[in-house]
Amino acid sequence: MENNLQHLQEEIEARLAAVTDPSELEELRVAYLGKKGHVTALLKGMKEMAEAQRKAFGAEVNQLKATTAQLIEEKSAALRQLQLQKELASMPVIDVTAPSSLEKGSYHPITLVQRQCEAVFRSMGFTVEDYSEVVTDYECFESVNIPKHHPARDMQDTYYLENGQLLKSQTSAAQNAILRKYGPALKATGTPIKAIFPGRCFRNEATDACHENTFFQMEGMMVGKDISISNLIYFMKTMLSEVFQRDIKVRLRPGFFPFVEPGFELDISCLICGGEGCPSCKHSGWLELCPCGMIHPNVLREGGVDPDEYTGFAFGLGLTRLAMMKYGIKDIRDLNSGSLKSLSQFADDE
Ligand code: FA5
Repeated sequence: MENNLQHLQEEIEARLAAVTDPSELEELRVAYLGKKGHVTALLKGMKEMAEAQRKAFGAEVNQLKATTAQLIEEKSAALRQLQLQKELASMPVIDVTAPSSLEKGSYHPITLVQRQCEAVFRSMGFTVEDYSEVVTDYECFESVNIPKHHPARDMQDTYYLENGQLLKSQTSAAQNAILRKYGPALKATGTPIKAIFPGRCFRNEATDACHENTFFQMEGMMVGKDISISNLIYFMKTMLSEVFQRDIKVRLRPGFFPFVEPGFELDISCLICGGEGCPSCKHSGWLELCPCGMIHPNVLREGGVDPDEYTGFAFGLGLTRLAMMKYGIKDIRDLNSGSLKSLSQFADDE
């Protein structure tokens, strides 16, 4: 009897050694271990045996069954490994150190200028926040003191989704969220809120050399105890001199925005025409770059910050216009043109 099992074991091993693919292996498994397989048949046949013989034989057949199952599992792993090696060998070899035949890409001028601004503000302790492009009417307008039907809405028509949401017309849409995010720390520890949030903005308006329907702004906010206009002017001047690496002529004039009081327009002398007047600055010699002001008490209150205890400033820098001034780009529409001929000129800046 023992010899028969020994013989069967050798037969299984020999057949296993000849198996070259998973389907053959499965056939072999069924032939020996399946319901009607050889090994299963041996176990079934034990019913006819005498008690003492059945015990010893049963133990041996079970041993054979376990060994066969293990050998099949090992063969299966070996076949998988072989298959993997074949697939790897048939793949094209990529030399990651070989010089590329493709032209080197470059950062978009707006990305370059955004990164420069972020670095300057980070060095002054500001966090850089990200915000959605699709927002609610509340985020874009109501939370920043522009109620429904307020005439200030006329200055910023945008694109509306069927569900009532809109493409944000100003980065000020994130002000409320920032106040709610950092307000608790301000109250608990007195740590001032210092955040910038760059983002794409959309306006449904006619385009010209200095207006696009899709452009970038970078909002900034600082809120804490005794924050004043002097702080605002300091941060604006530092940012401009770092970005331009030279003195820039700026002017501050009163401006109205429902979310600041008092509000200002910060203009820079047009660097395209040197202040003489050109289409890029609507022939005024000055370019509106960064409206700003002290945050209106209603906005602070809506964001959960007590305006009797804290004050703050906010600004909305026109990043796209900053890129135009920095790189001498005469027409804002070139920036969204996708023309690599124009845009790749700034590749070496980073
Ligand atoms: C605003 O959007 C205010 N949210 C800015 C603000 C923030 C004021 C915080 C006070 C406190 P305004 O609509 O002026 O303001 O836009 C701000 C800047 O974005 C402009 O000075 C300009 O540089 C840029 N900008 C506005 N419209 C366009 C446009 N169509 N194309 C290109 N740049 C634009």
